[in-house]
Amino acid sequence: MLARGHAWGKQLIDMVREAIAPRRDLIENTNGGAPGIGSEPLVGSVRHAGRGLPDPHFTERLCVTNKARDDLLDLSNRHQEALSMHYELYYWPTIQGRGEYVRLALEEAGARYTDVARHGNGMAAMTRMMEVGKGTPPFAPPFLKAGKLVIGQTANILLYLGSRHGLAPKTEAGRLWVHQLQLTIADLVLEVHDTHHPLGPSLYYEEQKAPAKKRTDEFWNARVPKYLGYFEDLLQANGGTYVTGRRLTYVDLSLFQIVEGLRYAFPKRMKAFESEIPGLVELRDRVAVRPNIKAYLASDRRIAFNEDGIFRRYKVLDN
Ligand SMILES: N[C@@H](CCC(=O)N[C@@H](CS)C(=O)NCC(=O)O)C(=O)O
Repeated sequence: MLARGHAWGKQLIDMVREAIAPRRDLIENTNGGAPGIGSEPLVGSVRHAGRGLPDPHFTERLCVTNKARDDLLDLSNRHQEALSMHYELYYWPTIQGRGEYVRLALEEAGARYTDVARHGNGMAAMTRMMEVGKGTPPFAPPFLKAGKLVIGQTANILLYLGSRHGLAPKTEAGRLWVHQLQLTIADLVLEVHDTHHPLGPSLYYEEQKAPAKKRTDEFWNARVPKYLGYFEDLLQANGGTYVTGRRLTYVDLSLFQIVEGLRYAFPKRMKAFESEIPGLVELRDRVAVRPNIKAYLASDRRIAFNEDGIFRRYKVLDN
């Protein structure tokens, strides 16, 4: 599966150019040449324009500017590298499952990737990658191959992709925050799975129907209100557009998938519950019309929900 490239990279590079433009004038005045992106640090080599004497205050201010510039350059370099990367996603070929959180991020980013197990000998390749021998073999899919890196655990993959594709905040505190939110979503996903497999994944659903019903009742009475109430409150507290504010992060994409999944698996229960989470419903709609996501949802890269995935529709569990 190959997704398209996108215009984000260019936008970011333009942003970097704009951010360093005023400094470039000063450098030209004193150093006699404008360094290109990624050149030597400026502090220490720049003198106060026009007089040729060092100005400590100016140098200090420039130091701060340089830090911002270096951050932007670093981001820009990583972004450019990310755009030229061709990822390999390893996940079960017939379900959305946990792989879907990664697919949504790759698609929104316009990243180039192959959904390996959906092609030719991809399943065998996936199994080989998990063999313990050398390297960093993952315990279970999904995992992502990015150059030489092999990254497992959904939230870990998103942590990696988020900072490279502008789907996470730039600060460390911000990145940790969205990672924390994604780990909370991972907890929720496991609880969704346990509604139909409360006794464990090695038994068929048919072998655990009665406990599944009990677990599902508990899930809807206590857990859904607690998890979704938490995300609804965060959304409202941050202005209602996206969970961390005005910019989309991979957490918003995952929440889109949660709302979609709950609607699929539990249409009756979800219909009755949705008035409690108006912000999340709007967020779902906002994500669904983002151009890359819209195109993805309409494509054959989006696998339909089914009863082998995490979100399963069993009528008896929806009453
Ligand atoms: N915590 C992991 C869970 C990974 C996981 O449970 N993967 C499932 C498919 S969604 C699997 O294939 N598990 C195999 C196993 O647990 O034996 C994540 O979020 O990625």
